[in-house]
Amino acid sequence: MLLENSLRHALERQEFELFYQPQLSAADNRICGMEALVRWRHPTRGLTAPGLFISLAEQTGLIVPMGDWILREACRQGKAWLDRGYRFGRIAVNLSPCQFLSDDLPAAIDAALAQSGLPPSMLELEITESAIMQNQQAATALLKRMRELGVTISVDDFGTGYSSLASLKQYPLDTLKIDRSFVKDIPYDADNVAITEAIIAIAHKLRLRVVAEGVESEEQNAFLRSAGCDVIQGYLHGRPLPPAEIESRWFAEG
Ligand code: G
Ligand code: G
Ligand code: NA
Repeated sequence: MLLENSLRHALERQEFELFYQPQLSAADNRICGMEALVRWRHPTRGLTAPGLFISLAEQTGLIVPMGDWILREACRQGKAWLDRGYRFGRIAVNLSPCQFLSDDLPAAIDAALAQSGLPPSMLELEITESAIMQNQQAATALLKRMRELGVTISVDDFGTGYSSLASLKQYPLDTLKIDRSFVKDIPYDADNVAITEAIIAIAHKLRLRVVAEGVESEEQNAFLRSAGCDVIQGYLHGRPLPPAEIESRWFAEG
């Protein structure tokens, strides 16, 4: 209850922050995306990772206003970086399952884009495979509407849900993110190698971009590159950082 109460006040007290983690093109190591990852900076408890509060926010419905703030803030930051001449490809924003299924989502996306002036093509929305599968009928219509706004759509945690690979083609998608659990221990875990190669092959047949997340070692990176993975994200290249540190680490000259 205590946590729930302080979470309720966190939004009005402006205690949320967005960190960003770079996504690098496997071909040339250039930044092609920045994933926004929310953090809660509580005055006494300090910095809390989302694993501890996102599910509570989901259960209490707080995720809707919070998700709205996250969308607007990420778009604002993206436009500010764009105006300063920084190149980062797209800003990727995570949508929680109940946010994805709320009727207000297309309007919220539209408002965040209009308010910030961020070009829609520079916003990518990450939706988990399980959120799409929970409500396949609604998902098709929603994803279509989102696409009509000009944003791109990424399937997060891919491979952990129950979608058949064939069912993917019915959705208007741009990107598949291979779940971290499959990237773990490649190239040594033969099953994960097979799964990763299969996901890359089918994604490319469906003309989807493939992002590998949780890449921590040079060996994983080399394997993924040679397997044709398009984008690499993980601690190897960079941890999620606050905007000022992203700027000095990734956007500073020289
Ligand atoms: O940043 P970190 O790796 O600790 O995030 C843990 C999980 O929290 C992520 O896998 C993601 O699912 C979720 N998460 C992080 N940021 C956001 C956000 O802005 N919105 C939503 N809905 N989930 C997020
Ligand atoms: O599922 P999602 O893409 O939202 O996951 C993002 C989460 O993964 C964040 O909590 C982020 O801090 C974490 N993360 C990012 N890169 C790595 C990595 O290389 N290794 C591990 N273990 N976690 C990572
Ligand atoms: Na994500």
